[in-house]
Amino acid sequence: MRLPTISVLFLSLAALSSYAEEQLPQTIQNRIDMQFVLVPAGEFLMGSDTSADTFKQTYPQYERKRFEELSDEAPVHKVHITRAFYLGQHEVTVAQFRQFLAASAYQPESEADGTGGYGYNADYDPKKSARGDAFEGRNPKYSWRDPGFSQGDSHPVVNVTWNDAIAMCKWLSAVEGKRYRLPTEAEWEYAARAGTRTQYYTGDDPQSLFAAANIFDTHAAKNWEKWQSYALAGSDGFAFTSPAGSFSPNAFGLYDMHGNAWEWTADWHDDRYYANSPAADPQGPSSGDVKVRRGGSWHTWSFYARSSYRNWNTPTTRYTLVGMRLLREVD
Ligand SMILES: [Ca+2]
Ligand SMILES: [Ca+2]
Repeated sequence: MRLPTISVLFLSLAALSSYAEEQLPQTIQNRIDMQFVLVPAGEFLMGSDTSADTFKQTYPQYERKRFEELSDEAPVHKVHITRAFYLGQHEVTVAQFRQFLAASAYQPESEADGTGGYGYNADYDPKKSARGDAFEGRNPKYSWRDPGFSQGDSHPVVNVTWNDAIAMCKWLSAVEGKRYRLPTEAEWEYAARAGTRTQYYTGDDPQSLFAAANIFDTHAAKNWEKWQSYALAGSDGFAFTSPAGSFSPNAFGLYDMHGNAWEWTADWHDDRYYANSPAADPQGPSSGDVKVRRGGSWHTWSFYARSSYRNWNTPTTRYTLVGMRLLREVD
């Protein structure tokens, strides 16, 4: 008997895996009303090689050096996501985080270490702070409970650390007998792009974000006059966070992948990682000092809400702009 050739074997495995995917529910809901959508396995081009000249045409009011500080987005490289996964359709909300705390007795780092978080204060003057932060903090009066502006239960929780996000994944995994975790950077970008190669899943034009995202618009810029020229011209209706799912989803059915709250990913950050990262299911560097967050926020200029843009903080950072979106592995 002749054994099948490697390519035939590969094809039949691929067919088997796509057959298995077809049998999975497209959406699921967990015990704290988080909705997840099935993101199929597949390949995509990760990263960006857009030139500074091209960026300058699209974002004429930005200083040119901003376009020359993006070496960590290059090179563009093909990535294979070998397994389907369920990704939260929305960022984790204030109500869902509250349910997690009530059921687990976990204490968020902003409260456990007594230093609090950051918050918006109309009277706060960045010039009087050592780092020139846009927000007041750290201060124990701010935490996930209060970022200094009003948030409803369906708004994305912010002022949560990477460690807080991991704690929530561990709790959900334990109580549901499933595997919850943060998406890797590759899974995040693959899910955000949803088949697109443009700067945003809405296209290359920053104005196209108005259909899909709550970002730094003229409404938000009223509170930070010195950055008005970077605001997207027009109003998305929200000066601070918006209820999760207020805008159009991408082709995978995911909401707020651009804007609203930055989303922690599993990966450590390294400027040079893309040059040598594995083609299949890259997991990020094995160690590092800072964790990557993705997608931009309600306070983020459109340029920094691009699908390929990477930013980072230490795992204990808590900030008014940073929240999370969880991934549940397929059984
Ligand atoms: Ca906005
Ligand atoms: Ca987001």
